[in-house]
Amino acid sequence: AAEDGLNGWLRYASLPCSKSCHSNLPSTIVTLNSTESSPVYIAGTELHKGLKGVYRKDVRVSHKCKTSSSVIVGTVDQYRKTCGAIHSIPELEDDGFWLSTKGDAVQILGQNERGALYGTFEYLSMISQGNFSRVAYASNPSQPIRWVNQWDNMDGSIERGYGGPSIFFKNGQIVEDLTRVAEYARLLASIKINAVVINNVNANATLLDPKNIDGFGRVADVFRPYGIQVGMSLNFASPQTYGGLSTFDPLDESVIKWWSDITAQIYKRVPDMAGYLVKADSEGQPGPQTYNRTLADAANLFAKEVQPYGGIVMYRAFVYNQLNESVWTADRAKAAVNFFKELDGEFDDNVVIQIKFGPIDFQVREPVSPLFANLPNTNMAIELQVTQEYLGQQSHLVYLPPLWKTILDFDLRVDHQPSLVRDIVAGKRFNRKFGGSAAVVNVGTNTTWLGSHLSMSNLYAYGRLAWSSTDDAQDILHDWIRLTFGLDRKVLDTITHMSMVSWPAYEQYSGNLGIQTLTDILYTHYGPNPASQDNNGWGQWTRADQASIGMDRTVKNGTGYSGQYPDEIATMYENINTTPDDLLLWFHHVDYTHRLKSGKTVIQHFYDAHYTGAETAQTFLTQWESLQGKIDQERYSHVRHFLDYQTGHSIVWRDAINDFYHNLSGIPDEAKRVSHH
Ligand code: GCW
Repeated sequence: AAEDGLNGWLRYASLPCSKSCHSNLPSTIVTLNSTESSPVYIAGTELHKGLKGVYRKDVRVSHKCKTSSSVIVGTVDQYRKTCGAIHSIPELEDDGFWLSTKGDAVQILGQNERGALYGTFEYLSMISQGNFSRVAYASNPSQPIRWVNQWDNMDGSIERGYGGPSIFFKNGQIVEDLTRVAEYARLLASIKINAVVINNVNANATLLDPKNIDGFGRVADVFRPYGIQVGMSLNFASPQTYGGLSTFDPLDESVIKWWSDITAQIYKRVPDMAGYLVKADSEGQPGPQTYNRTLADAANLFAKEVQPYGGIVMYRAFVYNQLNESVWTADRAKAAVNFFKELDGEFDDNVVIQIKFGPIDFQVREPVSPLFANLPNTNMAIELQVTQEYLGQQSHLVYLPPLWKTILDFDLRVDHQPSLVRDIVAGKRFNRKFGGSAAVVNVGTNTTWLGSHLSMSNLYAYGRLAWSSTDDAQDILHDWIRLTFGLDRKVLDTITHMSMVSWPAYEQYSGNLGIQTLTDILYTHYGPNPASQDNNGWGQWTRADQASIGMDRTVKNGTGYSGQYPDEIATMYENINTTPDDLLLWFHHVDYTHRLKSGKTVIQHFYDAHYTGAETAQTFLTQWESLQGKIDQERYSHVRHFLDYQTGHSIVWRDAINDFYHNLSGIPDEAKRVSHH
């Protein structure tokens, strides 16, 4: 059963096969490329495995074109060369594919080999769900950049990782046995991820030593047949701390030369490296500000190095300084726009600014980062977090796509034109060449990958949304459940229900009304600690006192943050009456007795929501228990353990938050549940 965890949604669990099912199954697999390291070859082995697993049919793989009763996989070009003309296939974009189950043969044709592999996984996903409908369609990516980031350290630990130690590193080196890396590659390819950055953004320069560059190359060799490129996080001070130069000034000739040499060494070993990821001038990381250089100077330094090799630079917008809370207008949420807006247009064409979805840090609810509206002449990517750093660290069930959708579907109204975040990051709104997504994933050696089976829905959905941002959060979930736990109706309905209410519930029992998660922000980012938000330099403040709470981010009386949005959005948030309740305390500082649109006071809403949210979480365990016998014992018990824990911990959350604000405000709970301490 550990296998079930490792295979995630790629279990190919057996299904009954009726007569009509048999007649719909191909009797030959034709792969149009037989080179072992090619994605089309992998597609062939995957088809073989899938048909054997699901329908116990041992289908022969051949490399000769045969257009009846077969499934043919390859690129459009390979098909034309080997099988002849094809009719009426729409134009495919990079990584796109054509999938047809309508004719004598199933056709899976990619614009490139990667696309052919994607189409293969899509076909296998259909038949693994018992779906033999006749389809013929082209599928192209919403976003060209569909990356994952691992925050893995060279010693094998993972920053904000909850699934055990690294599958990549141990004792300062790349591990010898890369079996788990290949298994990860397979999962990522099946959700159409095209690159992975394997080391932490808080980067260690020793990854650049020759032995480790070779190790990095071995990892690249494992990912390559799956159509996945590797990328590397850099430490900005490497030329000095690791290279022995006297400086790391990005405009210094010796520094430029040093990065040139390193880049050449890496590309010699990994000719298709995707590029670099850079966190600089942030949370103690070195950066160009040491030398009064701009962030564009830094990004362009690397961009010029990787450009000849076709690489890109993902430069993170997560740059901010510690602030003093006694200054009413100080606001960490403003930092990204303050740092980057004036540099719009100065970044090289192969630089992408990687922007966390909200202006602070993966909180349970944040408004869209206003930076997305402020860089029309720059490539942008959105950064999401699959690893649930602030959201229960995989011990709480929190299905994240509904949260992500509030961001991707948000219309920023730049120049009073439709400006959905998903269109901005796709590069469409501002006509950019590149754009896309990166998600911090942080899988580890645990056989569940992320630490808990149910968390895998978030990884699965991330890939689906990066490929097709308009897909529905619940439809994606349905596919994931059927692939992961089988086709039983009750299993489907139950896990769907639990998952779809899980994010709203978590928001209710942690931090609601836009106050942020209220988890401990000083150390663990886990468990309730509302007091930790204030009186420190981190700037995740609530400004709660005895009478009032919330950050005034208006232009007229507060930090001015709302003014970073385009007019229509700025006006909406500037005015308390048009600010949605769920972001009220993000934008406004109000009395606890302020009335929400619902008619409740802020404080009573806190009390009630914390009870409602915890109650919802408490239903998860019984719902899950109703599935006993329908799910294998090992996964059943593993999940049950977490839900049992969540039942209790949601109450800990509820009482900690309610007691805290009750004690602070002295305002009684109308329903008399919260007692005085
Ligand atoms: O969310 C915070 C995390 C840090 C992380 C940082 C970042 C890798 O608490 O652990 O560092 O963000 O995104 O750079």
